[in-house]
Amino acid sequence: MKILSEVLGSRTIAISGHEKPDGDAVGACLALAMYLDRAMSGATGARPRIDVYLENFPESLKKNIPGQQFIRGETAKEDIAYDAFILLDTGKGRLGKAERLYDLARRRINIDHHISNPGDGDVAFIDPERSSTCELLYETMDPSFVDRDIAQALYVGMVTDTGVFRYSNTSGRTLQIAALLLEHGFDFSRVVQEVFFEKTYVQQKLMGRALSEAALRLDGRLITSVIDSAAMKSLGARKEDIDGISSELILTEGVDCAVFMHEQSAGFWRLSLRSGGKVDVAAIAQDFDGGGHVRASGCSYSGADPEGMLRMVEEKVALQLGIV
Ligand SMILES: [Mn+2]
Repeated sequence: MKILSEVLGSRTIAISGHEKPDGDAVGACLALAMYLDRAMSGATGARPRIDVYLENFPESLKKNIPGQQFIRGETAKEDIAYDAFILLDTGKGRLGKAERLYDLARRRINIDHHISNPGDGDVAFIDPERSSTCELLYETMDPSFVDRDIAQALYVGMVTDTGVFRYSNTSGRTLQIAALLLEHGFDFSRVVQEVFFEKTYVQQKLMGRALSEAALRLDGRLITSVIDSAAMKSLGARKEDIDGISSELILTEGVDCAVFMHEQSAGFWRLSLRSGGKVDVAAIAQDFDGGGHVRASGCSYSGADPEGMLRMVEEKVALQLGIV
């Protein structure tokens, strides 16, 4: 698919991604807006109207993804029938408030790499083998219209979804495209640091606390850590500051499963579970009315006995690992 020929002649174009947009969704939407603006005014001399609809997204992405001048908020106040609506990094199901505009559009185009996407729209370009929507989107572009800002936006998406080219979804083609993007000369080192690795002071203190409180169970195959609301408060930590803690715990040598438990409000606890591959933590979370993926999941606990809850989780981990 070449995205330019799909929208040729469109005077009005809307672009959107999923709710709670991540680096791949924001990067893809803004890269595409900049690309179409450039390529279509170059090809026809007439600039189309391009509106991007996205929910609010984290500061680290705001600092590092160009093209935000195209964002018009979460949705339009009035009913607009766009000539084309391009939906990225999701199917219709997670589109959020812009779904009304999607339904009104004359032509709907869907580009995504999620295996769960049934292929929504009049034209769908879905490839679950791809690391990211940004990688797939690059394949639909004419490289001569890709400039430095577009390259940087696409790179942020690829970095986000591959964990900086570490996850198994990284292919040879992923690295080839990344190499082509780097040639545009943006400060990739700073971008990666700010988008992926940088933490606030509070996040660092919380991570330190969680690591120093960590305990091994099941002969070192399960690692757990608990932080109560008093500790959260004394650090000035909010619930978004706990991101990344269970992923750090699972990196411990010999550990097959990690559980990080924190108290969000008095007596209400959230558990974040990670697996190294041998344990299905989605199944464990489901037993406690939670959910997620095989290697990353979450559930809640209400009560005054977090240790009792951890022992129940421990039993389920032991069962899966065949430890009696
Ligand atoms: Mn993605």
